[in-house]
This record gives sequence, C-alpha cells and structure tokens, in this order.
Amino acid sequence: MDEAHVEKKHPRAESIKIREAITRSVEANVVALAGLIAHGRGEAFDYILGEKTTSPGMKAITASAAYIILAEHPILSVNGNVAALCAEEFVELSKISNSKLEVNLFHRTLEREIAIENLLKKAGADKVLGVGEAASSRIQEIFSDRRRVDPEGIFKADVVFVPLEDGDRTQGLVKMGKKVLTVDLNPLSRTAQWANVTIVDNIIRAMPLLISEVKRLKTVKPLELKAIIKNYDNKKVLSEAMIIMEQRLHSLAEKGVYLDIDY
Ligand code: PTJ
Repeated sequence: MDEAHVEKKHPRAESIKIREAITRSVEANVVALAGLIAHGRGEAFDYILGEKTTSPGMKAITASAAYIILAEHPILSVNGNVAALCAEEFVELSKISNSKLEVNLFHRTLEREIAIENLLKKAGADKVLGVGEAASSRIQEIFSDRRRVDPEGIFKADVVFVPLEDGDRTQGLVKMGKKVLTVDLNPLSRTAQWANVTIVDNIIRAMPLLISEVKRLKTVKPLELKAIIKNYDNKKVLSEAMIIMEQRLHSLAEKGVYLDIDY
C-alpha cells in the first residue's frame, strides 16, 4: 500500500489508507472497477452508523459464529473487495473453523480469480476453491455466469459466509436451502434483507470480532449454539441497526453538530 501521501494527522487518515489499498487492488486485478463503487456506498453507510460496531452488529456476529461452528460444510466466499480488505482474517477464520475458502466473483475473469487465489495463499491459505475449471457446478436459481460454483465448495455447503454480496446470488443461495451469513453496511440492500444473518458493520471491524467469537464459542456445547441460532431474529436485528442510524442522524441534526467524531 502506498501511504506516502497519506498525512498521519489527517482526520480521516485510516479511511484514506483503506481507499488507497482498494485502488491499488484494482490495479493488481483483485478488485473489480465496480468494487470501488461498492466501497464508496459502504463508507457512506458507515458514516451514518457512526463507524463503530453496534449491539445489533455484535448479535449478528455471535449468531454467525454459532452457524459456522455447527455447520457440516461451511464455506467462506471471497470476492475482490473482501480479498483486498481482509485476506489474512479470512485465512485465519477458515483455519480455526475448518471452513473452506472459495473465490466467487460477480465480475468473473480467470485473471482476477488467480490474483485473489494468490493473495489468499500469500496470506497463508493451503487450498482455495472455485478457481477456473474448478467452478464446474451451476446454481439453477441464478441466471448468467454468476451461477458457477465449486462442487466441493458452495455447491455442497450448508452454511455460506458471503460478505459484500450481490442480491441475486444471495437470493439464489437462500432458495437452494443454504444458510447465508453476510456483512453489509447497507441494511436495505437485497443481500441484507435476504440473508439469514446480516452483520451491519464494516467488514474491517467485523472480521476480528467474528474470529474472537468463533474461538470463544468453540468451547460451548452444541445445544447452547443451537439456542443462539433459535433466538436470533435477523429482521429485528436489521430494524435495530436502522433505528441506530436514524437516531444518530436525528440527534446530530438536533444538536446542529455534524462532526461529532474526535477530529
Ligand atoms: O469482486 P466481485 O467481482 O465479486 O464484485 C464485488 C462487488 C462488491 C463489486 C459486487 O459484489 C457488488 O456489486 O456488490 P454490491 O451489490 O455493490 O454490494 C456490496 C455491498 O457491500 C453494498 O451494500 C455496500 O454497502 C457493502 N459494503 C461495501 N464495503 C463494505 C460493505 N459492507 C461492509 N463493509 C465494507 N467495507
């Protein structure tokens, strides 16, 4: 990452560094051009959320951890943005939870699949599914080239973790009977609405917390994990996230203070 021109004292230095990383990753063939638009949309919602992990976000992280631990064939789906932002965390999560990593792209090209596979391997992955001819199965519920998946991966998975995902594919996976876990800062997106569990948080903050929750809950009895899932209500969690956004905007507007962050 080229940080030379990111002034350390800049009030939004962290955000600029992440933008730099995403932009460099377009040049490295990891992130699709449309990934820049997706990132900008995420940033806008994060502003409204307050750039913090919230209580509904944490509930969704705990439920996701329970689903992943109880799954027979858990798959972590990696796209360009996810690889650019959290390759190492994905590799760690796959190792501690015995989940497989699958590259699954919306804007599919072999060059990008290979670039993402290489990035994951550099981050410590032993095996990466879904690259090239390996994605030989088709999801009937999805039209277009996006239906291609790995028969050893998403095709036979019972639980799929698909952050920053497009709505059609999320809907297709849910219709196939899979449990879909996602991370999406936009609680109104079709993915957020269709998924079984939606973590409304920035993936950069959510991944270390998800890793900690998986480590913590691995020692808990399956019955307790099942209870976490049974008591989890994604619609309620989405409503809570939207209320936090609404109330935050409301209170800022009432105070007439727009920069409530420590600048
Ligand atoms: O790499 P590819 O080809 O698979 O393409 C990846 C993108 C992200 C371009 C593709 O899946 C896409 O177009 O996704 P959408 O429909 O733009 O949805 C992405 C969602 O992720 C949006 O609702 C964003 O608000 C959200 N988002 C973006 N960045 C973050 C985020 N959510 C959490 N953390 C982020 N950092």
